[in-house]
Amino acid sequence: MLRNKSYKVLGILMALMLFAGCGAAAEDTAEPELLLGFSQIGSESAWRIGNTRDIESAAEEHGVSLMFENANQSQANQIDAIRRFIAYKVDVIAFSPIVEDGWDNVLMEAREAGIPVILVDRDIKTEIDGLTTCLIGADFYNEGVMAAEYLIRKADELGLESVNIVEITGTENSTPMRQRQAGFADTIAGDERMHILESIDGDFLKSRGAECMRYLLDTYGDEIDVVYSHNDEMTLGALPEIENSDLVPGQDIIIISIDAGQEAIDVLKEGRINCVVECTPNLGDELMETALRLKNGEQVEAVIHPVEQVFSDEMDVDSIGPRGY
Ligand code: GYE
Repeated sequence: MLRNKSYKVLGILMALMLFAGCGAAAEDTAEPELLLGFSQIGSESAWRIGNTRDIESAAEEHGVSLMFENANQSQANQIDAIRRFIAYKVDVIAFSPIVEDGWDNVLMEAREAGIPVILVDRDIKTEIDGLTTCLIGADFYNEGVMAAEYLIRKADELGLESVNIVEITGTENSTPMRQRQAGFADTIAGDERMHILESIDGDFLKSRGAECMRYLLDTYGDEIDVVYSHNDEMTLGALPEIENSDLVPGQDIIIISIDAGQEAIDVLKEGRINCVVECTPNLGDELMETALRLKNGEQVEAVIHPVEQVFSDEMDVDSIGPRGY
């Protein structure tokens, strides 16, 4: 889908007409023209929808023409979109890779076409140097660490001697899944009280979160002390299943989630979630500024992480403001 472009071209034509004859003044005030192709993963979560909204509005604010493509959770669709961006000769390509593997061929095509590529949100695995210029996204490993640190504090506070954890993970082989799992596992590793009963793939989807939780309750019943879920959607899917088993989330089972979208924060305020680690979807400004720098041939930082925080029942939850996603 092509967005903004016709308006942008019209705007530039009008600006040229207005400034014709004004000499240097026209050059000083004209915005740089930049066509950015962006391939989004899909619309699987409030996070993703907020991320799309933020990128679209940042493009408008920065005067960037955005070719936006939604891949509906398919890597093949993302590869096709990147090929279309190359054929269209966009100035810069950006994409959020659904999984880490399988990008080498299409990214070599982008490199041959001389189009710089920005990774947004998630990372890729490759043996080939220089296929992408930089990554703008959260430090998912640290999110896992913050989730585990909360749990250790909570276990101390409750005086727990043994803590049985079930983990509902995000899309297999995606960066947030791998790193949220690793950061959490590494942090609890030194604490003998902590046991992971099972990690199960919930694909970042609410429906899968419910299915996984049903299976976990059938298998482990009231042995479960903690649910660590890699995103809010899966958490929100899991909660009714816990309640249907006559258990009280937030009390009988400690619930830890990641993203901190509005709906999860509301549930935290109700006491049915204990901790939500923030993952901000607001990467649009950074993306536009980086793309403009690349267009101008400037150097950019290899990794740009936003600063993130933890919301939990350790704080005055009523003071948490609107989240915007
Ligand atoms: O946590 C989840 C989304 O990659 C950070 O993807 C993102 C994750 C986010 O679907 O809700």
